This record gives sequence, structure tokens and C-alpha cells, in this order.
Amino acid sequence: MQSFSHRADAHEAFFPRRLLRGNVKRAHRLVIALDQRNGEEALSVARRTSDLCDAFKVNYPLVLGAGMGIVDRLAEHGDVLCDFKVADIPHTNRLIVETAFDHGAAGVVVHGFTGEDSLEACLQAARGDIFVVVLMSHPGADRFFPSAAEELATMAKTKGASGIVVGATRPEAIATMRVIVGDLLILAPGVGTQGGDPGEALRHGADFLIVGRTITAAPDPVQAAKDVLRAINRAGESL
Ligand code: BMP
Repeated sequence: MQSFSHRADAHEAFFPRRLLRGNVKRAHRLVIALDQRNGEEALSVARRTSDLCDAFKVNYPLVLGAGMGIVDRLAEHGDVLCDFKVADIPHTNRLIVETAFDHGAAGVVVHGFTGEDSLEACLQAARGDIFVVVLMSHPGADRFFPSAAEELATMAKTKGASGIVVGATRPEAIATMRVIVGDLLILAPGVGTQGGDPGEALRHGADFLIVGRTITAAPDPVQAAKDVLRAINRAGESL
């Protein structure tokens, strides 16, 4: 993972608690999305893969299925990114973000299209990192996101977010957004099951891949995570 060492500063910004634990050099560039409804199943994957990734991402299926306590429990195994795609008025946004950090989240994913005041409320309530969704990975995102993506990225940068989310299925857009956001982190979901290529996303400027089903739905999630890490390492060698 030598080739990624020049981005160690960005890694520290994303995982301050890992830094405190002295684990900063374990930059795998991988966030595992635990899109399961059953808390025990998610915990089982987390326990077995905690050494193979930098963070776990939780979304509504898991917290609606297992309760917010699952965030506290997962936080015992690694940093947790609450992907709540927060998209409401400032007051409601603040409450959602506060709740995520109360439960031990290291970061929260929010939408930016609700405007500056809504994003500012998230940033003010944050006790960790805030990531702004800029361009989603699925085909339907073609309808509304492209016309707003660059403005969303600019807003994330000027307002002081930690990073942005750009679909790994759109490597050219990752490169464009990298120019706009400079040193902010770029998280790229959509690798594997959705068709995104890990190497392409990283070579175009993504810092971390977010990978879900390719790992969680595999017969052997540990082996699948190792396979993804191999692809990440290969991309690192060619950077
Ligand atoms: P998978 O690797 O199984 O396709 O999962 C991708 C994860 O990233 C899911 O949790 C999904 O909600 C999230 N995600 C995405 O796929 N595309 C985006 O544009 C933004 C996301 O947060």
C-alpha cells in the first residue's frame, strides 16, 4: 500500500480515532457497506473483516432492522460511517446528525441538494466527518445529478465537509470532482455488483471504495474482501 502513502494526511482527517489508536498506516482504501437488516449477520461480517477494511458503512436497512444500537456495537470493531443521506430542513438534519454521533459514528453521509443551510446544520452538529453526495452511481442518477454535481462538490468544499461521494461507475466524473474538491476525500460506491471497476475509480482520483454485496453476499466474505484488496493494491501499483 506504499503508493497511497502520499495521501496519509487525508486518511488522518477521515479516521481521527484510528489515528489515536495508532493504526493510521493501515490504509486499506476500503469501506465495507453492511446492507443487511439483521444486526447479528452484519456484526458477523464486521468481526471477520475488521482487519481488511478502514470502516464499515451502515444504511437504513440495518438501523431500521436492528436499531441504532447496532452503530454502537459495530463501533467496537471499527469506524462506522452512517450513510443516512440526510436531506431535510436544517433543524431535522441537526437532530439526525447528532443522533448518529451520539451512537459512536465516525462520519455521516448527507445530501447537498437541500441547500447551504441544511448542509451547514449537519456540519455544525458533526463530531466527526461529513460526506456530501455529489453524483450517485446508479443509472437513474443521470436524470437530476449531472447538472448539479459540480455545484454540490463546490459547496462541499467551501462549507468544510470532509469529503464527497461519487459513483465508481462514473470514473470521469471522479476525475472532474477531484479537481474541484482538491484535498477532500472522495468515496466511491458502486464497485463490483453495480459494475464499477475498483482500479478505474482509484486511478481517476477516488480515495476509498465503498463495497457492499460483492463482499457481504459472497459465500466467503473474508475471501471476497481480500479479493477486493488485491484489486486495490494492483491499482495502487499503477498510480
Ligand atoms: P453495493 O456494493 O452492494 O452495490 O453497495 C453500494 C453501497 O453504496 C450501498 O450501501 C449504497 O447505498 C451505497 N451507495 C451507492 O451504491 N451509490 C451511491 O451513489 C451512493 C451510495 O451511498
